[in-house]
Amino acid sequence: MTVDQIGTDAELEELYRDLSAVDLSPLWTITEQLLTPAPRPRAIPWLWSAATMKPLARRAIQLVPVERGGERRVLSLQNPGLGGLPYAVGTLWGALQCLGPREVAPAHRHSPGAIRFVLEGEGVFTTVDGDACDMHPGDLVLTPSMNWHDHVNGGDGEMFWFDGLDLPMVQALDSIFFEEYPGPGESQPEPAEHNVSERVHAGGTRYVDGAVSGVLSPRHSKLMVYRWADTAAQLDRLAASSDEPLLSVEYADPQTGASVLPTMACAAYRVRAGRRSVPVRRTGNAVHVVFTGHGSSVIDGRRFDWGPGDMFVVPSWSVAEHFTDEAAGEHADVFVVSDAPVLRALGLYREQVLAGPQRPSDTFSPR
Ligand code: GTQ
Ligand code: FE2
Repeated sequence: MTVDQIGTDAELEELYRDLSAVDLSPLWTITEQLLTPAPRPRAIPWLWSAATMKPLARRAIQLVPVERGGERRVLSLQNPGLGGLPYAVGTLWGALQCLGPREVAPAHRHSPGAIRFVLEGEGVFTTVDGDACDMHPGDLVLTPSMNWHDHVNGGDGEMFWFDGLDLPMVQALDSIFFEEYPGPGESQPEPAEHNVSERVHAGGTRYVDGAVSGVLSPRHSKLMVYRWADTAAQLDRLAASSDEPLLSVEYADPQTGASVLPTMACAAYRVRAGRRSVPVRRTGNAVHVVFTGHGSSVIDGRRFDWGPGDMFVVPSWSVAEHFTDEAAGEHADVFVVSDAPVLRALGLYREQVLAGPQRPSDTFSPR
């Protein structure tokens, strides 16, 4: 209670009981929880290590078949701040997906959009509305809202990739739709030619320089695959022309220059060897997936050490800076997916660069 009291305690309590009994809530008792001076995300900075996730994913490959109904063998990142919700951060789903040799994840479509960033293995293609997109480590594959998609492992090895979905956002907007592929068959027919979107739509600007800018377009990119060799070439080009500690490119729709999906922006970061980025905070949530190299991030005063295949989250308005070890002498490449286009479109995007490096009070120990 922050306002002056006029009646007796008993009268006031009676008023609150009567309000509650008819489904009304007095704002003056909850103002400070609702209108916080700055964002207070329930999700907390967190890291899931590849060393922990991969053996568990392998056990799931042994024990759990990929079938209609379950649809996917996916381990979702469950942020401990979210009270049991299977979300990496409040607005984004993040997960490790795996397919064993010759397995097929059946075709379906849904209103949440998805992106895949390939971590390890060969032999899988994802068919997106009839276009079979081959997946190799470091590639980004899009499966936009309501596009049919299935994953086919035609090879003899396991394959692992990261999934990012706008599922929590679409859920918050009460707009989830899901359909199984009507067939014939559980997956879409394999076309004679793969990677058609690349042949048709790879012309144009597929990358824009800078941190996740996330300019929104209500439609998605028609290019469904961005190859690691092209992403790495962009980072190499920036490294040759700039002295920044952190180099970044955003994957773009080659026709509009906008983010790859209306709801999600994807970026690749390169943290230079022995360098440290300035601490920054932004509105909006981001999931980071380490592709190559080792480094550390300080997020809200806590140090997170990471290496290939590790995944970590930077919730809205958390201060984050990234660095690599001087001694290691190698840079690190990190894939980032965020909800920045939504914040931009709604006029909610803010960014603040902080003065000095954070002095971490502790180091996170992964479970
Ligand atoms: O691969 O279609 O991580 O539908 C979550 C939901 C992956 C997929 C996820 C999905 C998929
Ligand atoms: Fe799906």
